[in-house]
Amino acid sequence: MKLKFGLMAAALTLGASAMAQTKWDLPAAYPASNFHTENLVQFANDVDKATGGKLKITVHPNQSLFKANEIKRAVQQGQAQIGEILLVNFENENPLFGVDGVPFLATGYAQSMKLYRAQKPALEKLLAAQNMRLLYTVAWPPQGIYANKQINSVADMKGLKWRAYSPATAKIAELVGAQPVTVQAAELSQALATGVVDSYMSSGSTGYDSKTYEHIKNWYDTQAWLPKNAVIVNAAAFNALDKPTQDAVLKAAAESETRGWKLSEEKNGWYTDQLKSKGMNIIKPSPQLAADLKKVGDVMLSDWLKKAGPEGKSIVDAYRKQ
Ligand code: PCA
Repeated sequence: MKLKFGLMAAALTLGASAMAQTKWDLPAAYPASNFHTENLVQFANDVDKATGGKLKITVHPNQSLFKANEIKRAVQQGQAQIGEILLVNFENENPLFGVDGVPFLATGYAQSMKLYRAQKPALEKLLAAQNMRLLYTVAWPPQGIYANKQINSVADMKGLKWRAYSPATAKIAELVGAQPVTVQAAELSQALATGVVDSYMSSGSTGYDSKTYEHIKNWYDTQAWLPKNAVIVNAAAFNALDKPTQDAVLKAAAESETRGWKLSEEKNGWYTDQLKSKGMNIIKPSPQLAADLKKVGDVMLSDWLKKAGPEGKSIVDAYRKQ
């Protein structure tokens, strides 16, 4: 009887500790070696440490669990408790998700951080209405043009087979007379290798990850915009955590945000150096190209403001006032 009691107690203890451990899956769309993903892994490790192993977050990189465009819905529906999304990918759902994809509205890290501050309340509200919570964001490095062809003006972009990753990058193709094909980063190497696309706009980071230098010679450093990744969590999953665990997640998230923005800026130069060392030309855009692209940006900003209405206008106003 005594023995049986002891066993039962042991079983109860085991059961309690198993129950006390929560496991979350974190689908992400970019490769394990990308700085965003490395930052996510560090975030997961920090949460693990701070909670004494009570909350285990597994990062699933490179679309291994869900495709880039499916991650948001997966988190909303609780198929994944937490995930990383590219905000501009959801501009068609609501324009407010896509303000950081408007060319030349915010260029450079300081401006992008200001734009984030202006956009953040709207993001939090939109996500809360969808049973989610924003944990943090990290900007990608500035976006430039990858092309084999010499691009001295926007007229030279006509007819390019243009890889788009978002509604806004597809819109650019439309405005310059290129042919857009939407391809997410995880499938970009293949699209380049098979000739489905011969050009695109993105960071040095994605050019490096996708080995674009094996196919394309030039990167025009236009510094057109810095889109952000956002880490979002299912509200019910978050609310189910005890208070100290919630606090640990929020603290690690805030640290991950600061670290991520810093990493992005620090690694930007490293990425372009890598592209150079692999034989790519890093080119400052000609005055004509810069002026033409600025016009494309102006059209896109006025389109965006029309779509986004008063809420959109107040984001842009709040950004410009800082
Ligand atoms: N890399 C991602 C999004 C923006 C970026 O720099 C991509 O090209 O898909």
